[in-house]
Amino acid sequence: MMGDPMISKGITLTRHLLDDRTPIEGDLGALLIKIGTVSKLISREVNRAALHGKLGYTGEINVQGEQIAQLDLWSNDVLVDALKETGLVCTMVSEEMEAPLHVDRNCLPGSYVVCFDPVDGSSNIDINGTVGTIFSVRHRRGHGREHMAADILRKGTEQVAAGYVMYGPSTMFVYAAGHAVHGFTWDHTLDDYVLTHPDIRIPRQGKTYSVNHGNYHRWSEPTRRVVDYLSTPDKATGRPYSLRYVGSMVADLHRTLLEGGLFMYPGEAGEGKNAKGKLRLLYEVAPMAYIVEQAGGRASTGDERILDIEPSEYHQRVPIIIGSPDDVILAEEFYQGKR
Ligand code: AHM
Ligand code: MG
Repeated sequence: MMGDPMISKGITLTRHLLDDRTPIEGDLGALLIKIGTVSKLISREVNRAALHGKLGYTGEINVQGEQIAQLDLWSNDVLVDALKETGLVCTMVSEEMEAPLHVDRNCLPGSYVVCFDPVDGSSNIDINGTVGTIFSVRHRRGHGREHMAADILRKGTEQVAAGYVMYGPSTMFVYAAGHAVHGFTWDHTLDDYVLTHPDIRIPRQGKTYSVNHGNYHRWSEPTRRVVDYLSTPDKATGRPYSLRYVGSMVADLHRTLLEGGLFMYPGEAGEGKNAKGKLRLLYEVAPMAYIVEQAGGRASTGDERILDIEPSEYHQRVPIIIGSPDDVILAEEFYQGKR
């Protein structure tokens, strides 16, 4: 892309967010700039984890019953400290913290609630695979600690911004704040993110599906039928789709956003503990649904729009089908008994 006018203009994340022409409310820009800065620290640490003894697990188990990687904890602490420091974040919810964190001194009018997953896809860390950070921003509504639950447990439609950082061959910062989805690539020589993917639009239909196929025999009948359909050859409808699965939602969704197709983490059949799948609504599913919808895509559980779900718990899980609108609509037809 040498000579691309957008890149040669060198619009950095900071310049973009502070530009009067970018439709973003005042303090939100400052908050996103801070998250961008922290993500550079996380990127550096992910990059040299093997050299600095930061691979592997801490031996502790988090609230989800999952092993905590050293980098999960480190990144969580760095993000928490940085968000506190902004003076703008009143409440935080993290995959790595059992209870939300309330910062009394920051709870001024106009402050924010931020939900995040510091290192998403952490099982990829030890194999030098792609991981990411996901974040979701809402306005604080109430005053004081007693309003914390009401502030946090709100529909995805109430997000004012969401984004992810992908620590891949390049580190990318992608965000949406109500109008469009923009992607920035970290330029090491400038030590800054540069706008490389302005106004990302997801294709109406794709050629890939992304799901942990190893769970096939645990899925409900509609999920198995969606996957059977997509993998059955039929020239007229562009099938079979190819299967792509990194096991890091950020990486799998980033590809889906750029090239189209479908990402799913469905629930298992029955009433067991995995009936709602694996991914958490507040800091994984809702932010990704917000981004993908703003890029022209669609996100649902199969039965309802993700952004309309009223959360009831901080670490609630929900099934997700997300991606190109035509592909998601097709999958929904299986769940709704239309196919
Ligand atoms: P994590 O946040 O603990 O890493 O878990 C979330 C990740 C997602 O990034 C990914 O889509 C999924 O877990 C993969 O799970 P599985 O190994 O069951 O396919
Ligand atoms: Mg995660």
